[in-house]
Amino acid sequence: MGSLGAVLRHPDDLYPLLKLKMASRQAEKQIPPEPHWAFCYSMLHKVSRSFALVIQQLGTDLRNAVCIFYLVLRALDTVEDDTSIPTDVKVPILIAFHRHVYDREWHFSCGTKEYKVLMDQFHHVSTAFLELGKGYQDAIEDITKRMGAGMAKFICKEVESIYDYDEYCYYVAGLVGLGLSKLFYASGTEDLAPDSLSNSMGLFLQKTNIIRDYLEDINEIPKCRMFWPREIWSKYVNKLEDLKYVENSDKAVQCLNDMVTNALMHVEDCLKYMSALRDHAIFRFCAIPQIMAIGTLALCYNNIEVFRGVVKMRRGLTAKVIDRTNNMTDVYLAFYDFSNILKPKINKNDPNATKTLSRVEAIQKACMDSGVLNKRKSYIIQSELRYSSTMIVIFFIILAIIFSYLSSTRAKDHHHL
Ligand code: D61
Ligand code: MG
Repeated sequence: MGSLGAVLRHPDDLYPLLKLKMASRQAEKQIPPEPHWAFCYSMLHKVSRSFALVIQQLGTDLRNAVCIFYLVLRALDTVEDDTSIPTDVKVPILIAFHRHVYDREWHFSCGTKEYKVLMDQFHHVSTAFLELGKGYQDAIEDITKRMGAGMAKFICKEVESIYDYDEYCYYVAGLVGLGLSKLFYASGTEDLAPDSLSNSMGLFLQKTNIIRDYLEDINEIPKCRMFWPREIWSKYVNKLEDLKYVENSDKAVQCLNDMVTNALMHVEDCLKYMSALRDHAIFRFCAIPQIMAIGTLALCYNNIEVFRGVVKMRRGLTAKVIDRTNNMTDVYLAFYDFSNILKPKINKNDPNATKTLSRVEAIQKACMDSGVLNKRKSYIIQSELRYSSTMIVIFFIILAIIFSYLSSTRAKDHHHL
């Protein structure tokens, strides 16, 4: 019912939502026949809310490699994230994980829900991994090795300085960027991107996650996880968890804005990385998560709700991003629009107001300098009044019926699985 309300408030979300629904049903139908590949692709759909659909659109060879790359790292991350595993058990697993990938007998039970299934049935992932080309295998092994070692390092070490924060994000996400650039290059369609730009692609996504997931991570049971660097939060509170208490709301929002400003530093690199891509599927695969990230930051900026619950872009807006992201013009428009949403939220009294404003203006300048911005008015806010209002109402009612029918059958499908 919540979704119907959202669609009523944003009627032009409806078409992209339907299109997305169709595409994800289509993707679910295209599960390969071999049991290990079937496991991998159905797992991908279950564990990755946002990446599955964009991975699905890549060409076969690259798609298989990226799917396995994702699942191997997701399994590694499940070990890292499980706070119930004692350190002396966890560290050796993280460090040796890149070797376990070659061993069809290996498995380690941890995590919960779909992550537990991934860990328990990891042999399917190993089996599929061993069928990839040598070039893909080597790239995946190399990144898994470096990420595992980096995660192990941070199990016993807190994120103190901004330098530590960038280093941690490099291990868990920057390296994914480096690995993906290598896979794109190996697939023959792209040049090899500079490491620093690939790293920025990962850092921008990871920092957005860390900002958005503050409450979830601090409330993690049995042990909380803290990724916000002390160098930033200590300017506002004495303990990181103090940010969630109502009496510290003003400080919390200032700290949040400081974190968002820090993340915005990576945007120009990301734009540069994306502008060098040639393949349409690879381009969409890279650009859609980046646009979602700037959208999420615009939503989180100056928003106390980050400390109260989950702040997420509405599904209709996500669907629009997926539908409308096809070339660099779309990306510049999206970054321009979302920074325009953030800009008026900057409060003159915020300690970092000047810094944030200059970041936002630098991003807008980068988008402007591309010279494509006047061609279309807006990316997100396209108020099309081409049809008469009566037509819209009729059309909308019909689509709403189809939509609620589709969501009810989908809900049924899920219960029967
Ligand atoms: C282009 C396109 C996609 C890119 C990219 C460039 C560069 C980097 C990335 C994707 C990775 C961005 C990761 C951001 C989300 N963060 C997490 O999932 C955290 O875990 C990090 C370690 C595991 C990384 C697994 C991964 C993620 C995305 C991929 C991929 C592998 C392989 C291929 C494509 C995309 C986070 O997870 C918990 C959660 O948020 O659910 C955490 O533990 O901090
Ligand atoms: Mg993790």
